[in-house]
Amino acid sequence: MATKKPDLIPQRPITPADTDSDGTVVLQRRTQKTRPPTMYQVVMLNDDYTPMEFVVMVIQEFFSKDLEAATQIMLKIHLDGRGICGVYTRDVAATKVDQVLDAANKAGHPLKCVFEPIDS
Ligand code: TYC
Repeated sequence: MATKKPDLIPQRPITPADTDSDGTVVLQRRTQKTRPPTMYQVVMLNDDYTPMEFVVMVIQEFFSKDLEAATQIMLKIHLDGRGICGVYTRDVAATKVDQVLDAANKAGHPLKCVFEPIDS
């Protein structure tokens, strides 16, 4: 059976700077090669026709909010024109948008929802 290579392969020869006072070799620093994924916010948009109760129900169902939190988000959207329902990785955010638009279409409401990268 093939033996697995050790995970830590020295990137350069070990020098005295890599050792403790007693000569123990300490782990070498490496440049970070991965970064956290870009996160996306799912934004729901206001319109004049979708019933408030439907929006609250959708926010509860697809964004796992309780009645009070969902109502607050719905009211914010109603008053400001848009509001953030949740923050996710790209694929999850896209799926949430699909779910919301699908539910709205099936119910005959013009509710709109988009996802956008969080600016940081
Ligand atoms: N403005 C809608 C109304 O008065 C309610 C509403 C809230 C619609 C939020 C969409 O994303 C929305 N019935």
